[in-house]
Amino acid sequence: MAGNVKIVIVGCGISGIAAAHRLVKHGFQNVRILEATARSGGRIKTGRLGDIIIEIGANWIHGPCEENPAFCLARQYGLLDPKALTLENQGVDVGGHPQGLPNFFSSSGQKLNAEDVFSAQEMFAELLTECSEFQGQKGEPCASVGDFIRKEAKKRVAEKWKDINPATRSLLLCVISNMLKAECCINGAHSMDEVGLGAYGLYKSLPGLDCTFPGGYEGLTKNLMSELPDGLVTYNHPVQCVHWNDAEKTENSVTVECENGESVVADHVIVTVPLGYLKKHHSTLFHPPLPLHKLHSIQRIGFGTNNKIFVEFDAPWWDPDCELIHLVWEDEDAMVDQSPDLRRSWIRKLFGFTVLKPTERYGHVLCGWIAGHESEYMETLSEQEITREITQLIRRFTGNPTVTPRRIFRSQWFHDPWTCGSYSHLATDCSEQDLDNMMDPLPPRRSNAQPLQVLFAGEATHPCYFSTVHGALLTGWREADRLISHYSSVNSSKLSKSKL
Ligand code: 6YU
Repeated sequence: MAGNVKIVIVGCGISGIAAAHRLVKHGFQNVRILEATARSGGRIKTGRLGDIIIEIGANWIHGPCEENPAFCLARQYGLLDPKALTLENQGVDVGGHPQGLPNFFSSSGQKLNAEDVFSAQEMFAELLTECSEFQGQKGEPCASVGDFIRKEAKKRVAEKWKDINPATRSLLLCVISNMLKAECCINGAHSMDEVGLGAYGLYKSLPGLDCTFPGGYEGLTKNLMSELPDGLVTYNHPVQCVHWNDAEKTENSVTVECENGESVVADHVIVTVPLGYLKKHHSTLFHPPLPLHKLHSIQRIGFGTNNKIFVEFDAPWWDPDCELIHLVWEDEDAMVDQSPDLRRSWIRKLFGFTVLKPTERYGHVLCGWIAGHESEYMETLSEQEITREITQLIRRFTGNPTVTPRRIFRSQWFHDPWTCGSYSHLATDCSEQDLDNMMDPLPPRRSNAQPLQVLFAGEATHPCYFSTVHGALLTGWREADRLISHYSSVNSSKLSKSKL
């Protein structure tokens, strides 16, 4: 029976690939992926800066351990460094945050003593842990994660650091401001004021020290793709509208209308387009329109921008063992994580850089991180303008007027028409129910229409690993399994009827 069932998957990111992979393995022979762009991988995108491999999209396997399917596949395909495979590495729990030896530079060109800023880092980590504890409790004390951190930090600083001199106290608050900007990158949010306090704890991190792919993240999608039949993906084939619930049709109840005018009929369609794309195009992408509960969840769940700016230097200006560089503005003790004037001060949102390691592989390359509307504005600037701003920034923070980048490359996820941002976060009005609504198939249960016409996968549909590659992968498998178990129950009921 599986051989006759027609399944169309919209989007060839990791979730679409994972769904196709599992369906094909279970004997479904009529599976087709329609992809808008000329490539597979979606937000897994490996590029080059000269000879150096860089990740334009996903960077790390977050929590590489046995429960992480992205890690298990990468290990199976031989894509990881030996260190990432050690049990020791898998056992470390970093709570989903970038680790590594930091260097802190201040806007007056001073390199700060790491021990001096440690207490601010510690307080910030403590506050984040407390934020996750509001999940499932009735009533939240503050409007958002940002609001909670700001209020609590002010209070605790006044109590705990009352005896230190005001300048040092102010600097510690500026460090917290820097951490808030880093948190915007991690969450894919414009400001932590947009991230919900009650829902913050819904995200689950896995143990394991985050690792990268020496040959590029795309090794993962390419290996999976190599196990799919040739011709399963049609590239440069944007889907314009999914017509579902067509009362006149008894078979192949869904029609997928493509931008080039082609219509593809199917029994089931798995939609894996990013939430950013859904927010913008839901009204034209579905006919009839989505039910209100689903639409409201699409609108409520946040989808923000996090971009990277890779910068190459002839020589390092950071310590040899440094893995993470923080840029602390000394006039930000109000802990504001958004710029009032994008044109003049967008660069302030760049919280710092990760150092690409090992040096023998990458040379002296840094990856700058910038989230939010400032990041979206950055996308509109020319590379020369960005290079000029980055050069000024680094000269100011190092106090060295001669530091000069050799070349740069920046990502532009907001202006990517098929993504419209970077990844999802749970915004202030969100609850667990929104994530459930995201993954709910159409037509809704209780309807008499043919079931499972449209299914939904993609990172923003995972209940606790949203915003990650492993989350996206699991949602592809989840929707494939939904169809596999649907047909195994149809088969067994046919079998038992024939026995009667
Ligand atoms: C991770 C990481 N990482 C950095 C940056 C980005 C992301 N992520 P896809 O978009 O891949 O596929 C959809 C396809 O659909 C696509 O090919 C489209 O072209 C196509 N399409 C669209 N419209 C269409 C149409 N009409 N017709 C046909 N086709 C259409 N994840 O694990 N590690 O280091 C990062 C990072 C800059 C942009 C990331 C990371 C997110 C992943 O990349 C992403 O989730 C998956 O690739 C999505 O796959 P997909 O299949 O769903 O969609 C406490 C707490 C806080 C909570 N957050 C903590 C986690 C932090 C998240 N990680 C972030 C960090 C980085 C750095």
